[in-house]
Amino acid sequence: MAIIYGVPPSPYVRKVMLAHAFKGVSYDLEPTMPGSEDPIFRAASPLGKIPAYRVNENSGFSDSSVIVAYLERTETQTPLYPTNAEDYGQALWLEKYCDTKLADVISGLYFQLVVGPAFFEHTTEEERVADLVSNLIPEQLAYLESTLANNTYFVGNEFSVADLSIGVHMMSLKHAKFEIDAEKYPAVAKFAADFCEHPMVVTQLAQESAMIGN
Ligand SMILES: N[C@@H](CCC(=O)N[C@@H](CS)C(=O)NCC(=O)O)C(=O)O
Repeated sequence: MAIIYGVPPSPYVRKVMLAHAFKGVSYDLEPTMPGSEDPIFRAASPLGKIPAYRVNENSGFSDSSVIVAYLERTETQTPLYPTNAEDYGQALWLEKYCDTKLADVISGLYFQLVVGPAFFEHTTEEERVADLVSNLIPEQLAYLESTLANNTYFVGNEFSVADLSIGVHMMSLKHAKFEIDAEKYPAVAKFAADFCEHPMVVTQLAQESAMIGN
């Protein structure tokens, strides 16, 4: 059975765990913090980032996007990537956006309010929080709102890796008790609420909350 190295409250680890749950694939979780010097982990994750993944004695690699792409090849029954080329490109773009700009702002807030204090003895920087809450996150919510428009899902109106990638950040906002303004961003607010109420996500959130202590 494959091994996921990481801890569930990491947005990238939760993304990989949920991809497995979505596809009905079992895995073992090896609790691992970023920067761990464990040699088996470092062989799969030379940069020390989580998640890392080991599929057998000879093969291990890291990065949530890589792991989910691998899983798509090994478990084809429940696809996470659109087959249409344009939709495929758009889904990959949104996954990349989630790993870059959206992560900068949402993981920024999540670190300040939740993960930093819980795991890294971090003292919350109130000015940074105010900027994230009032300016930086709303700018990205506006982009997501215009992208989702009147649809339920972000690409081709079918659940894909784009929704998974965005959804895991919505989970961080929930942990951080950030309320999405449903008047300004009605589609995103509904998407986030529906995602976080999915039974697989409810289970994941409960597991994380037990670790975070919220
Ligand atoms: N692009 C990577 C990002 C992984 C990542 O940044 N993980 C964080 C934890 S949430 C980490 O390991 N940070 C430690 C570091 O950057 O050195 C992915 O999608 O897996």
